[in-house]
Amino acid sequence: AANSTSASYEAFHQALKSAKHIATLCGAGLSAESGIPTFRGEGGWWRTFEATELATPTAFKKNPSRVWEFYHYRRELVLKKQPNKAHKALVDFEDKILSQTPQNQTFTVITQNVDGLSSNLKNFIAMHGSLFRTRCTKCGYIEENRNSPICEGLKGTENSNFDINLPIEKLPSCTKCNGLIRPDVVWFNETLDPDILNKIHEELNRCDLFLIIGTSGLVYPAASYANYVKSRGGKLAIFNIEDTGKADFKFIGPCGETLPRALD
Ligand code: BJW
Repeated sequence: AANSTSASYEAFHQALKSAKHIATLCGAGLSAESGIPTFRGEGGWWRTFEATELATPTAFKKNPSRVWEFYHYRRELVLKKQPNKAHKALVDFEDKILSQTPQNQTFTVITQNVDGLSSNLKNFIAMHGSLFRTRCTKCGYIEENRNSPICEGLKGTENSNFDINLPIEKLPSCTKCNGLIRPDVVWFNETLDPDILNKIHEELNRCDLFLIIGTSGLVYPAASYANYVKSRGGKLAIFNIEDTGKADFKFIGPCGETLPRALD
């Protein structure tokens, strides 16, 4: 694309060298090239529902079976997918930063993604939780859960029509108290974990180069981070297939192509 010339890569390489505290904000676009659908735009629908309509506490209260069908479908899909070139570029860059002597730069990946495809990084913050963690709605118990299927009732529903309407007893249940469990993700109108928010704020308060990768920038609080870093004098770099806003560096194109080159 016109604004991703070799000159802009060169200028970005200079900015990477002189930055002290580099951070990223990643979104669904980072995993798009692994074959995982994004939330908005083309493919951002789950059959007849907008994905974001199902990621709410109200939807879960009203129809836990439908919401579990959605999350079961996504868990099964993600279990078959691999990190792509953009995920790998982040890991390679982290390795590079960590192998420097003296260690005079930091690199932190903040991601909104719940797919775990960045979990081989050493320093990352998954601000919206994980598809592979569950939380009990009754006793609050949280645990890792990569079972496939997560329960018998949901087995084979990945390709069925929506609305299988399972009764609560057939939905995933707590290993401690048998209560109804839910995915340990952050839905709309829910607050983020305060410890995670603190960590993010610490990071944003020192960040001098912020990479915004594959996110539409529509969902708060993440949507406010770029302006915050900018207001403190930090530089912004956008990696997206669309032009999503103002930045010092813009790499328009699939991040599986732009990110490895930019971080090389
Ligand atoms: C590529 C690519 C390729 C494609 N290469 N790029 C202030 C103002 C107004 C509203 C609010 C506000 N503060 C809070 C709110 C309410 C709400 C909110 O933000 N609403 C907005 C819609 C306006 N926020 C909340 O409720 C948050 N809670 C909160 O703030 O609590 C306090 C509070 C509560 C109530 C009122 C006020 C304060 C919680 C938000 C939680 C979001 N949860 C979800 C679901 C997570 C679980 C799950 O996955 O199921 O998180 S929603 C969904 O959106 C998911 C994502 O992480 C998130 C962001 O989406 P993302 O990643 O940007 O994906 P897309 O699809 O939008 O974009 C993909 C991008 O990739 C596009 O740009 C493509 O072009 C690009 N792309 N292929 C590069 N190959």
